[in-house]
Amino acid sequence: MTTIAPDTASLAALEAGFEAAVAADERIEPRDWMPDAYRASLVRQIAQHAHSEIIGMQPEANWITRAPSLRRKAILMAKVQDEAGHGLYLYSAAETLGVGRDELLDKLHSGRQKYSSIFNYPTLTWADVGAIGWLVDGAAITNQVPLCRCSYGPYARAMVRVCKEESFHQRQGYELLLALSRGTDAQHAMAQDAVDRWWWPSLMMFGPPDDESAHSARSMAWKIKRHSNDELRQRFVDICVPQAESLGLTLPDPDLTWNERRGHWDFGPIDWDEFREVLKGNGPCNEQRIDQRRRAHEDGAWVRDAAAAYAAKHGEGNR
Ligand code: BYC
Repeated sequence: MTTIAPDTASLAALEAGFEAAVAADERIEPRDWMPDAYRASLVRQIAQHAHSEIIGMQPEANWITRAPSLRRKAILMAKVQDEAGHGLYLYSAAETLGVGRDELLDKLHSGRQKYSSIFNYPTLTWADVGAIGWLVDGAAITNQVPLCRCSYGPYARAMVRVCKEESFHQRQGYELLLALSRGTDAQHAMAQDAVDRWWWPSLMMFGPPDDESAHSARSMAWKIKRHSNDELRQRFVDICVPQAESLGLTLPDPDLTWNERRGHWDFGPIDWDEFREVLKGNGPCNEQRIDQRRRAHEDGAWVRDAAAAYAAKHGEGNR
């Protein structure tokens, strides 16, 4: 395909049209003109999001064979399958921006694209499945509900379905933790230990503080993001405090205090050095997660080959 570069006057008109559409809260669709930087920023965020969904299958899948009952196993399997589905919606959304899935997976496997820091922590006990559902999926919903109003149509539409499924995930986590919290002393202690380990990494999911967030200002002006990292993190803390109380569990932060003036819960300092280390590849499970992902990709090569051979045999022309 050959593209003709627009002259300066028509480029200015295209830019003005794009800015007007964003200002009017209209959706930008794949065939619409968009600035290169908008496209690149979307590819970056959507790819990172897609990678997080499929890497996120690993910590929970670790417990499928050890789920304590058939009911719990069926629920967990359904949830892990949902995460794979979310990855597919998101890779498809990224493809509408002109990047191939192979290229994105290659960047994940070679460490050139990120996935969420949260999935570099281990799932040590069964209660971690509950803590992930309650906290990690809870944080994901808080972050993703506003993305349903993202200016880029295919991403926003994918988010609507993802959020519906995430809310089931969050509830199953809450219900699992509630059962443990109301169980024996040992079960209660296991639930508390899981919450102690997952609380701070969940707060890091929202990204660096606003004054260190490289992309927020631009992404918010383009209405890719609707709220800043710190705003969403605060919203999440405010939701979790009363839920922890109902669960009969404590959040591991002695500084949590209701601030009457702000109308929000104050919380203690986040260990941003730990966050940076995890992003650099030095978290507890970074190496294991990427190794397993690469292996899964290699093991799946025959499925991709078979699908390609089938498509070639029953191509468009034969239908
Ligand atoms: N982990 O300028 P900033 C799920 C990076 S899946 C790793 O604030 P932005 C689930 C950031 O990419 C949850 N990296 O960036 C799945 C940037 O690096 P680059 C995933 C992070 O984009 C299975 C740099 O730090 N959710 O819920 O404005 C089972 C500077 O950051 C993180 C999404 O992906 C992090 N936590 O804001 C259960 C949601 N935070 O790209 C659950 C969509 C920041 O310059 N994404 N970085 O190399 C977003 O909303 C935004 O991209 C973020 C970051 C809020 C994450």
